[in-house]
Amino acid sequence: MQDAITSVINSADVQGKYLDDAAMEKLKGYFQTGQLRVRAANIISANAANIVKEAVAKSLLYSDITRPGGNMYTTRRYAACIRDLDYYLRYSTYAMLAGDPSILDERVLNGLKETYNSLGVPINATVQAIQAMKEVTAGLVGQDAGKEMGVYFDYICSGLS
Ligand SMILES: CCC1=C(C)/C(=C/C2=NC(=C\c3[nH]c(/C=C4\NC(=O)[C@H](C)[C@H]4CC)c(C)c3CCC(=O)O)/C(CCC(=O)O)=C2C)NC1=O
Repeated sequence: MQDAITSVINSADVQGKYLDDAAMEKLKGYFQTGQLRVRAANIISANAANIVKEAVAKSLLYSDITRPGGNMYTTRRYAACIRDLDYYLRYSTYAMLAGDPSILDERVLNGLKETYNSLGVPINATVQAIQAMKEVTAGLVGQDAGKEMGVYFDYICSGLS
């Protein structure tokens, strides 16, 4: 896993140089948004179950997916879907704190699309649910932090697509 600091330092180290202006700017931006990130992570962790619940209500509930024949039908599959959304929320929060998406590649997206395809988990509906979490989260943490979180929700969606 990388974060905004290690990624800037690693690329300077590869060239055997001190940080250049662009690297300094990147770090400055990261440090300036530090409080915003920590505050957002606090709000999200205190409201995680509700964020998932609201996102499901907005995107999946009462659709064909929750009826017989749908991939969320049966309690077991419904619970698996909720659990997956909770993973996406928690790992997006980690990535937002780190200011870097590498944790998503390593722990979430690796092999996920293949797993979903082999189990018949619908990717479109999953992307819709993640987009709904993005909206609900932004409503709670505010526009600036919501935009930061949005980067990582979108990263998961494009990794699935
Ligand atoms: C931390 C990283 C991590 C991720 C991301 C993860 C995902 C993940 N989701 C799975 C299943 C599943 N995922 C879903 C999800 C959904 N079905 C829908 O219709 C909805 C659109 C959607 C929810 C948004 C469902 C229903 C299953 C069970 C499918 C089945 O067994 O038939 C499985 C197969 C094994 C299992 O059932 O537990 C994995 C590995 N596991 C992990 O360890």
